[in-house]
Amino acid sequence: MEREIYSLIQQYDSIVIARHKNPDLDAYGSQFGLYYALKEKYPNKKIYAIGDTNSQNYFQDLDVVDIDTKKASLVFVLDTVASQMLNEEDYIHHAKLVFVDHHQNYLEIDSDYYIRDTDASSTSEMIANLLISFGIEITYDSARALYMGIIGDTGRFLYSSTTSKTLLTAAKLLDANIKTQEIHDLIYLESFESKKIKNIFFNDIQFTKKNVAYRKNTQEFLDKYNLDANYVSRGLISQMSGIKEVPIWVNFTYDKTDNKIICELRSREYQVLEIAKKYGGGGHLYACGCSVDTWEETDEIIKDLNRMVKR
Ligand SMILES: [Mn+2]
Repeated sequence: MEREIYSLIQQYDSIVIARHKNPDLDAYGSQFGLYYALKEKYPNKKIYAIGDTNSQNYFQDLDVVDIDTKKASLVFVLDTVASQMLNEEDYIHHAKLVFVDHHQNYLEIDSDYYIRDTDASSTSEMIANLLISFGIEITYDSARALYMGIIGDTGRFLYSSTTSKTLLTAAKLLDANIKTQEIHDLIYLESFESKKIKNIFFNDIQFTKKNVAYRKNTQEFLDKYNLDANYVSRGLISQMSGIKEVPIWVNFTYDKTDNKIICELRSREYQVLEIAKKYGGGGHLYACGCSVDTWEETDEIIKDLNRMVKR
């Protein structure tokens, strides 16, 4: 399949590279990793990177491509095969359509090729190895993007998704002379203010008798420190993880946009998904969420979680 995709790349004068909505580092990394390598290798082809943008865009502005151009293009979609993660206009118009993804999902969109590797740490790792198999040089900009994608999805090589292949791939990227310290500073350095907020958040964690940790982030709290509900809910829950005594932790955050309380549930050993599901939510077995209408319901959730913990 790699050979066929390589001949499509050679054949088409216009190549569009898309990825999932609300991109994370791996979505951007795989997209721009492929984009920069193809631009360098084929200066006469039109190469486009399309999609929405957010604060994790360490690269450049995205392209806007008209429908006729898309219809004549080879279109890549990276880091997802789930239609709810995509804008239809990002993949519906194409001459040929290729998906590359490492998630467990199965393709629900008609396409010409689908490269699926659930053992890959990241789509960036897959793109790096595809480029190597094509014999297309991974330039400095490409290597930098792909490295960012890999560290994004592996938590800097910490998660169990990191394999020997991941490290070998990263080693090849380092050969392009990327500056890892510079990259880590760019992504992980925080302002003093941001560190301070994390401290305030951390200092006010509460515990049940069985050490279920919880936080109730009210509108007053968000207003006082000028914080966004999504940031507090998803961005700060990691402050509660990695505490030896705490088997389950849960973060409740009031969201005024829909007058609901967002609940984020986490555990190392207990399958908290069943509690999230009980309250109409979902996610992964050990990392999931739901939303409820009242603070009384959050107390019920705390009780349910507390009951899960064995003495
Ligand atoms: Mn990914």
